[in-house]
Amino acid sequence: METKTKPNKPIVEHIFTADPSAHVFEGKLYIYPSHDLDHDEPSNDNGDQYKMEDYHVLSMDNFESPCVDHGEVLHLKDIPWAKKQLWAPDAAYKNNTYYLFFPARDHNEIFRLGVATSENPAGPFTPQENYIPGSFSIDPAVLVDDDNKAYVYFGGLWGGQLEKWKTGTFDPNGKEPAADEPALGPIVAELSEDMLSFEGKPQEISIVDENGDPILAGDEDRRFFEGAWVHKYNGYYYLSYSTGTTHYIVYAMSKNPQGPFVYKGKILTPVIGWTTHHSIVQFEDKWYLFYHDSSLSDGVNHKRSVKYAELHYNEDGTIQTIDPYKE
Ligand code: FUB
Repeated sequence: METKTKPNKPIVEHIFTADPSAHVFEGKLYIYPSHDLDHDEPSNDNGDQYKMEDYHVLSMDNFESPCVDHGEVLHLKDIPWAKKQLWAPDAAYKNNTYYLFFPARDHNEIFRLGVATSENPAGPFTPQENYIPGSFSIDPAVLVDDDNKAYVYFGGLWGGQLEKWKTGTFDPNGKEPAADEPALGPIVAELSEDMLSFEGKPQEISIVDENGDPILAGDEDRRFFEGAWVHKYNGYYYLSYSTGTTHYIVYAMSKNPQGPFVYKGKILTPVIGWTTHHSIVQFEDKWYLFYHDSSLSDGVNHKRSVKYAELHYNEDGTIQTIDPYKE
């Protein structure tokens, strides 16, 4: 029997899901997650345990409904340029088309970003032959702004290889900046009108503190690690992301979609499991945080489940911190 979803509980339990990108399309909530494989191989800092091979799309009519799994909508074997590891995806709608953006390692084991298209938000999605020229690293998140310009935000450290692109080309020995140097920011690129390529060169986003000073690489409670997401509320752009090693979802605000962004605070306290990854969406008159944890697998980092919680703003536009395990 189908049962409705509940806040802070897995929205599906028949498969492991992670990295949820939630959107309202055609009046319903669609969730584009990673599909974690149920295997028991060892983990490492390169993220080899995250060996996902396909994507499923999930949807809910509303928060009173069960969550529907629309099945496999794209498989690695159908993406000519990709070798392995279909990590955190996102979806966008423009030009009467649904676009699925996703990272994967190419045949040289370098992470790139790909696009696949569909007429239906639930897929199936048809991939482009090649990755987006000039793309690199992981975790694409797309904002289609009110003026119809579209931006893709991306990047992630360690397994996500962002530090290997510091010089502008891939350096397999590239390292994170020293603790007292500015941290690496996420990357933003404006998308072409057809959403299939970058308009101009991708730019690093600057994240600064209240004094305008850059957040430093050693400031692991606040520096960018992976999983960027950008949403708009009351005329501000909110850039939220995972701090990786300290396991927070935090956010920064700007009047400009390309920054600089001013760090503001924490959105989500650490969850069960190493990774934390989220999206923020308005549905009807409320706002929601979609996130994942590893509670369903008793803490196995690569067997995660998507959950959601209601998100609240303060009057000044700041966001209240969510502790998902607090009753
Ligand atoms: O799911 C694989 C990777 O783990 C994602 O791309 C990261 O954001 C982290 O959640």
